[in-house]
Amino acid sequence: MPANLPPQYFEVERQYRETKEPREKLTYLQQLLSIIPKHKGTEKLQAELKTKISKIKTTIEKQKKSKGSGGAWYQVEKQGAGQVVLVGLPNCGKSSLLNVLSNAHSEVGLYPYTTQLPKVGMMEFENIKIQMVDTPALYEEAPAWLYGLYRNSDLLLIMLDICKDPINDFEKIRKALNDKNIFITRHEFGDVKKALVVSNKADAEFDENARRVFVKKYQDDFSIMPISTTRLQGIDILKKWIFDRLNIIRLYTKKTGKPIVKDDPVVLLRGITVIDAAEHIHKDFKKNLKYARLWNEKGYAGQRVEKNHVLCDEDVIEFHV
Ligand SMILES: Nc1nc2c(ncn2[C@@H]2O[C@H](COP(=O)(O)OP(=O)(O)OP(=O)(O)O)[C@@H](O)[C@H]2O)c(=O)[nH]1
Ligand SMILES: [Mg+2]
Repeated sequence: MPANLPPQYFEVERQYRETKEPREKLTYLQQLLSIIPKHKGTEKLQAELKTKISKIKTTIEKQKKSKGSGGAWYQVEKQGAGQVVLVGLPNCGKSSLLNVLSNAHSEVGLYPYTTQLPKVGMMEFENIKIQMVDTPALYEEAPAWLYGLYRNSDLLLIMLDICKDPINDFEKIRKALNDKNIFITRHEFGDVKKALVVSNKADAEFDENARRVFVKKYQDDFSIMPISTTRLQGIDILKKWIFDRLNIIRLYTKKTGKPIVKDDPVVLLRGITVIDAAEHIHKDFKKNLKYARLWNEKGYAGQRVEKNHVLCDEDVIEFHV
């Protein structure tokens, strides 16, 4: 029986292969196990993953014994519709941004290196919640777990202080990431991490010419958004950008004969087809799906759609099994 693994599986598998750090490997293996559809065709693969997980746990235990504590390791379990991790040099405003985007209270300081551990907040975007992760500043000897957080994210938010030297700071961040095999662009292809760039402190005094040169240099490869966390400039647009860049859609399921209710969407990856969405929602749906009807703002008002029809954000679907 074919395994029919979702594209996300191969992405995580690639990350698993790329890292040498056992604790990161463990995170990826656990993710792989949660991603694979649970059916007969994947039983062998599930067993292999479980064996690998137990081996890597033994390795970690051995490391701990030989190195004392083995060094602290921090990871953030994913929650909500996607995980966005903030990346930036000291004092650029990461914690301030987390606080304005979410319900979190991360310490903000006048001095660099205020944040020492990851801090999580949930950002509301319309009717879904997106997980935002504030991180310690990136510096030359940053711990491996910080890169682990970056790698594991669904989207990186690269944050710059526009009052400083944005080109120099951006290149510093990019080099640190590249040195750890994390490559960023706005484009979707290849082995890249999705990233948005925000230039913070737009309210303060900065060199307008330097800003212009910076934007011109990077605008083809990155979406760059000026913001101010203190004046709340650009924050609502940023939320929309984050949602768009996560590449997710919200799908509402409707019961036959019942009205459309758009309050509790299922969040799926963009590009998903009717049949794959059916499987995601209920294993048996895939096997038994006869047809589906669709409603949306683009002109569908209950028409039947093919199983390979690609779904869009805010579609309403009625599965007939
Ligand atoms: N003018 C201005 N100052 C800001 C803005 N956002 C943050 N700051 C200030 O910048 C300083 C650093 O802010 P933090 O949010 O602690 O920065 P951080 O990136 O979390 O810093 P570390 O945790 O040390 O890496 C504080 O004094 C903030 O008040 C902004 O939009 N405009
Ligand atoms: Mg901070």
